[in-house]
Amino acid sequence: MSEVGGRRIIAFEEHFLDPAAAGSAGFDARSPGFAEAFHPSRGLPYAPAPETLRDLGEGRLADMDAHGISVQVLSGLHAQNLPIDVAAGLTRGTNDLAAAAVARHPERFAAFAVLPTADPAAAVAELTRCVEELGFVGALVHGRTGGEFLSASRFSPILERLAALRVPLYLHPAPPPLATSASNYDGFDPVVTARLQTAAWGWHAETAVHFLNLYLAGVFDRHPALQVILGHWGELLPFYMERIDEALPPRATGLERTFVDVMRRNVFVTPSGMWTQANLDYCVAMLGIERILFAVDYPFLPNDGAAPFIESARLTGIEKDLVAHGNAERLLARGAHRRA
Ligand code: GRE
Ligand code: ZN
Repeated sequence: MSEVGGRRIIAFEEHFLDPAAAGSAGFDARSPGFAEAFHPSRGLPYAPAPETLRDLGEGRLADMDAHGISVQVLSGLHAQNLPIDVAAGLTRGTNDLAAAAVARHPERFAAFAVLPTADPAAAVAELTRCVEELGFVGALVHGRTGGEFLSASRFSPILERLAALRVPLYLHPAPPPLATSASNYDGFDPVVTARLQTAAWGWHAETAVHFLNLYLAGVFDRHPALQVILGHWGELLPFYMERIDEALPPRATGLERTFVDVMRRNVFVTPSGMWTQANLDYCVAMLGIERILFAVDYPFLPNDGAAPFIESARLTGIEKDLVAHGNAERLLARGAHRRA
C-alpha cells in the first residue's frame, strides 16, 4: 500500500452501488430531477461513473492506494426508500456484497449495514446478523423512512439494538419531503433546484432536523452510550449547539441531557470530503479532537484531497493521527467483542 501522507487513514462514508437494489431505491421519486442533475455527462461534482460506484475490487483498491486511504468503511445506498415487501431481501443482498469485499480484503475494508427500516423487526434482525455474524462495525441510515424520522416509536427497537451491540449509527443525508422541497427549494433552473434540495443544502438541513428529532425525543436520555456519526462536519449542528440549549433548555424539554452534552459525548463528525480547514477548526473547538473522524464520501468525491488535507491541517502530529485513524480505532473497538 502506498503511504501518500505516511499516515494510516480510515474513511467512514464510502459508498458502493448494489445494482440489484438500485432500481427499487426510488431516488428520483424523492428528489425530482436527481438523475439528470447528477448525471456524469454534466461534469458537475458528485457524479461518479456507475462502474466506479459498483466496483468493490481492484479499481477501488488502486484508487485507495494511489491516495493513501488505508481502510474504507463501506456502505450501500438509500435503503430507506425500499418498498416493505422487498426491503429485507435487497438490503441482505447489498450487505452480503459488502461482506464479501471485507472477506476478500479484511485489511482494507470494513462495513456499515444498510437496514430495511420499512420493516423494523427485519431491520433489527439484519443489523444483528451483520454485526454478530459478518463483523460489520455499525449501520448507516439514509434519512426518513415513509416520511418518519428514526425517532418514531416504531424504530425504537433499531436504536435499542444499536446501543446493545455498542456500534455506531451513521446518519447519512437524504432528501427532504417533497412538500419541503416544493416550498423551500423550487423555482430555479431544474438542475439548480435539484442540487439545491439535495447536495447543496436540502440534504444537510434535513439531516440536522433529523438529529434534533432524535435528541428531543429523548433517544440519548434512554441510550446514553449510543454513538451517532454525522458527516459534512456535523450537518450544520456544531454552529448551533449553544443556541439550541439557550432556546431549548432541559426545563423546556424535560430532558436530562443538554444538547451540548449530547453533541460532545454521543456524536462524531466527519468531513465527507469537505476539505475546509475552518470547519475542522470549529468542530475541534466545539466538540474536541476526539470527536472527529475521517470520511471522503468516495466515489461521489475523489480520494485525492484526503491525505493533503490531513497533512496540511493546523493540528499536531498526534492530533492528525487521532483524526486519521486513532479515534476510529477506539470507536470501532467498542463493538469488537460482539464480532465473530
Ligand atoms: C452520497 O451518498 O453521499 C451521495 C449520493 C448521491 C449523490 C451525491 C452524494 O447518494 O454525495
Ligand atoms: Zn455519502
